[in-house]
Amino acid sequence: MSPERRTFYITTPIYYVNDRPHIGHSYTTTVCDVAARFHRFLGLDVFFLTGTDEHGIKVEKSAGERGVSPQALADENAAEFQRVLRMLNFTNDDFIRTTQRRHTLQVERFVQRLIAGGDIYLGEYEGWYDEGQEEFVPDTRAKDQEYKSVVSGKPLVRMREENYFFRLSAYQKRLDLLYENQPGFVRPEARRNEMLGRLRDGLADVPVTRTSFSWGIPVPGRGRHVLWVWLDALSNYITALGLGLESGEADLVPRDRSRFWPADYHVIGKEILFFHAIFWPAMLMALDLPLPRCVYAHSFWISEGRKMSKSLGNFIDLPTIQDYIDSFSLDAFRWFLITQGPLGSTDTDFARAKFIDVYNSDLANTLGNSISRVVNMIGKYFEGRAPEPGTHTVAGFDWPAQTDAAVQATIEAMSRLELGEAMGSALGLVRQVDAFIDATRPFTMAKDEAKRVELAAVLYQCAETLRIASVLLWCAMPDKIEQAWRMLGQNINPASGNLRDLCRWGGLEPGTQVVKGEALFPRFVDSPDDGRT
Ligand code: ME8
Repeated sequence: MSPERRTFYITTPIYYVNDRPHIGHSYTTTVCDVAARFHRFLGLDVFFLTGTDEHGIKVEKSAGERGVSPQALADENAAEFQRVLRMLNFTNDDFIRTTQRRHTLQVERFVQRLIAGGDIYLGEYEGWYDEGQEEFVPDTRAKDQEYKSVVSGKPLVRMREENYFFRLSAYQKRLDLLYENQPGFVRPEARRNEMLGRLRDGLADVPVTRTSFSWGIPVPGRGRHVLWVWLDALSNYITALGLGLESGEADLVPRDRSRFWPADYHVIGKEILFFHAIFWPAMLMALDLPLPRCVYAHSFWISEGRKMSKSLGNFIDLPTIQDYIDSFSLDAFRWFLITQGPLGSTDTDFARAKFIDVYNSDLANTLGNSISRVVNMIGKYFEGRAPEPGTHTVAGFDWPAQTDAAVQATIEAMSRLELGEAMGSALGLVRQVDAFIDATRPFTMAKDEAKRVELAAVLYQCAETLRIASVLLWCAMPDKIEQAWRMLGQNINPASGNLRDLCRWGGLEPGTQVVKGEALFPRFVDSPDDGRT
């Protein structure tokens, strides 16, 4: 592998271990997994990171309620998160836990550097605190929120502490400039505007240590002070790459990982944007490190039209996810998440009826049906061997140009992380194949021996277009597409990073044996009496 391959570093938030994995975590991780798979297939040098956020008052409290130590709770739930990653077939390159020595050691160093540089200083704070968010809330905002958390609805608590502060105010100008010069730093646009609003309000220094609880990284040499969980957690993006290690510590993190910094994408939910889009870049500036290229803050899944909450009992939790996977397949679940999910600026409803619609229309009636139709016709008319392309073309269908345009559009949308758009271009090719079959009627042509060469050309064009579409779709539905490749007689290895070559028109060898297989996506008919509609 050549050292100059372009790197692509994508991260999920690290998830709190006081919660069980649910649709939200699965969603963000799926987005990152699809992007990581696609860019590896494209030949980029990819690093995809996820993990767990294990310190802080929330974890300490949950552990207390359960009568276990915070570390025991963290161990148990980190293991659960890792089990779910395997269940969902994610290809993360590492899993970082903030209680790991490799992480805490580097965070201590970063803090020492920040103290030495005057970016962290001792002061006193009194104000409103959102415990669920681990965030101090300025008085004016606390009042607007009626002294309740905007996220959990729970009352804010009054806190008075001697704290170390991060000198965020000192970075106001540089942050203003960052937003001006790098308009894509925060996406989508609506979220960027929110952050511009926060910048216009003016930035106050942020307390970054606590003395009211002990489950955190101790501030080196500063008594009872433990680090505020956000400073600790955000650092995961660079500790996993070993950016705070010194020579001789290479056993903690493989040395050559530093090449991945800066990150291409921090993918997060919109509720944690301020930390990523204002606090984190300021902290990196203070550490003299390059800034991530984009913080992408997606919106939220809601459930059957209502906000998900434990009290409503409408959480799309693991058993519910497992149900969908059992009924529709994991790849159908991934497809629904990435093509229908809230990557944009509005929340999206996770509704069973919509899931079934998308499944039937995109997967059963389009992708699955098109592949089996074409494979069946080649089976019937050409003894299962891909026919000769010949030179025959059909007016209105310029396949080399159409496929090329879809390939470019997919690559381009993927680079912007617009997954729905990217997959739309790829699936669009399959829809064009259906239109082509309707226009040319190969089953009628087959009755006329004089049209044999024409029929061969038409079916070649169908199979070749489906082959190219399948290469583009693999990142979203790896298992199903590998099944499709077996049907189309393709022996493709995405790890070889040759997506562009594979997408060149004419790659399908005439004579390739195609094989009928089981339906990729059997049509789903909801039974009215299963009580779930
Ligand atoms: O905030 N829809 O962790 P967390 C979509 N540890 N995505 C959702 C969602 C929903 N309804 N609910 C949650 C934390 N998410 C911190 C992060 S990062 C340095 C520290 C996803 O366990 C979304 O990505 O509360 C959100 O940002 C994340 O889960 C929050 O996970």
